Amino acid sequence: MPNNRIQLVIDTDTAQDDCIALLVGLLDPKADLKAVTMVAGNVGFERQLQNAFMTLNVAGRLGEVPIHLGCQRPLMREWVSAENVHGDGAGGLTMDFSELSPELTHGVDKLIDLAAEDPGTLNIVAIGPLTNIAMAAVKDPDFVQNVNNLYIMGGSNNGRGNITAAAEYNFYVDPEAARTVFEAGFNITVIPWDPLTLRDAVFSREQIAEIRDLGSPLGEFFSKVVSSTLEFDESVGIMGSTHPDSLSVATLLHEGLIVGAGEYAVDIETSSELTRGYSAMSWGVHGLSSNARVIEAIDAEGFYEYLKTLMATPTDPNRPFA
Ligand SMILES: [Ca+2]
Repeated sequence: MPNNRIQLVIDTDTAQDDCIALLVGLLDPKADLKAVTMVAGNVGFERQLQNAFMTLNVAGRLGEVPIHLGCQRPLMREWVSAENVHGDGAGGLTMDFSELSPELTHGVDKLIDLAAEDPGTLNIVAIGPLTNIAMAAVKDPDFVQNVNNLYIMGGSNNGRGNITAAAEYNFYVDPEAARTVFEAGFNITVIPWDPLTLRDAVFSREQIAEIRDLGSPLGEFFSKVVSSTLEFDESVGIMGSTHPDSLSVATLLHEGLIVGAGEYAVDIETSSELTRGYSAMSWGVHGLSSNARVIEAIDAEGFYEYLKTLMATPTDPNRPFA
């Protein structure tokens, strides 16, 4: 079927900004969100599923976008949660989840099938550990070529980690998966934690209040979901909520938000304990071939205004939430 919108799947460990990323995929008129696939990450799997349902609900899209469960642990490691940071991942919000269930097809198979349906048109935005993407690439030799663009939130571009000094959480949790994905030959764009997110995608308490005061169900949902990590963020010197996941979907849909990017050779540390999950991003002077475009700067004000405008969209939540 002809379709001028950007077809995408969001692969997520749904907590906090993952929810906002789903909202971008659900609300932006340029986006055709085909499915949500879930991967082991931030909070318990059942909780992540509930957070995804609550997000579809506030957009009034419950039952319209399928949710597929994917890999429930990393390839080779024990699962490491980020519950100390995220709590339940939804700021204490809840709703009636009765009669809601995920699709029967496994997330990895759904990714493979959607990419094969119309080769070269499906975009994937991966905002959790890369387990599902690695599994799909291993399972189906055509998967890499069938995917148009793979946007990855993860790593730091010669900057600080967040779960350790060296590593950002998504790559730390499943470093073997991350390494597999960067070696596979995808057309990759990376949205790193530091310096990009920490400089260009942090919303202050005042900005969050502005979105809350829009008075829309989305504004209320947004402010509750992102506010719950503020105290943790401030305790580690980050003065606001961080939005790398929603930025990843936003930059796929709006290339104009990107004001700086470079070609890099990206590889992930898998053998060291000290630097497990570290992303070595080589900027072109070490004789290595580029395997990814890394975003270096965005229009920070434009990104905030974009999300604020989206959160003002009138929606009709399918079920009450509080
Ligand atoms: Ca995430």
